[in-house]
Amino acid sequence: MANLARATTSLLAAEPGPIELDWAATALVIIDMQRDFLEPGGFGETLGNDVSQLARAIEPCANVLGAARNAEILVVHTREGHLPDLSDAPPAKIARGAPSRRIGDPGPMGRILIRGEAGHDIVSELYPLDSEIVIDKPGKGAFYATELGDVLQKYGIENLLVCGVTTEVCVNTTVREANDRGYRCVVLADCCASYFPEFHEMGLKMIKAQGGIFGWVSDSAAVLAAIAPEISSVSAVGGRR
Ligand code: C5J
Repeated sequence: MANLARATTSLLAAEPGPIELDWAATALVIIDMQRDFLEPGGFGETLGNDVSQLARAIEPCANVLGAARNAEILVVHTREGHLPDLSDAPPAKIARGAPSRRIGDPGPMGRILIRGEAGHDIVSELYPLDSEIVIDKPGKGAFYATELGDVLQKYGIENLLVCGVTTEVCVNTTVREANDRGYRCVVLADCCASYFPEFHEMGLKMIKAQGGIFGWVSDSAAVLAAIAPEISSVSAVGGRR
């Protein structure tokens, strides 16, 4: 895996203001676009959520993924989940609430939120290529108990384009972790989604408020125009791992 992005910079339209990005120092980070969150029978639905709320993020996310692949921008996918013996799952996380099935229980897509199960996998539209980085994370933030920091440092990454679900949980947690580590984060609004549309809106507002206290908010159209103005519409061609 090499970071071969063209060594060009672009001014990306964003809020609270445009941001200059060096594509060679920018990674696309796609957070937890897993069947467990997006499809019926997974972790999200066990918590009582309407999982159809997340589907709207798939197509814009696929468009950005396709453009990033064409431009050879570093792509990182994350997956939330736990080891089969649950040794990395805090008892407080397993015991919380009154879900219809708990983490580790059998479900229609295998054991809920367990690595290696069908539900833990990434949705087919955004499936990682063999050459792309996949970070397995036990928590909400993608830096906690993972190798993500080392990977980004290895590739000289300074900026993150962040997509995924859910806006106010794993996307926001990861952006806050990244911000504290010195990364400039741009969250792509239409490439993120929440089970609660109002939390999505507020999650984005929290990032860009106060002059961009945690980062910037942009969208897929702005990224496509900035990466490859000559190709305004591209779609991802995912490979099966
Ligand atoms: C949640 C996530 N919502 N990926 N996880 O539990 O946002």
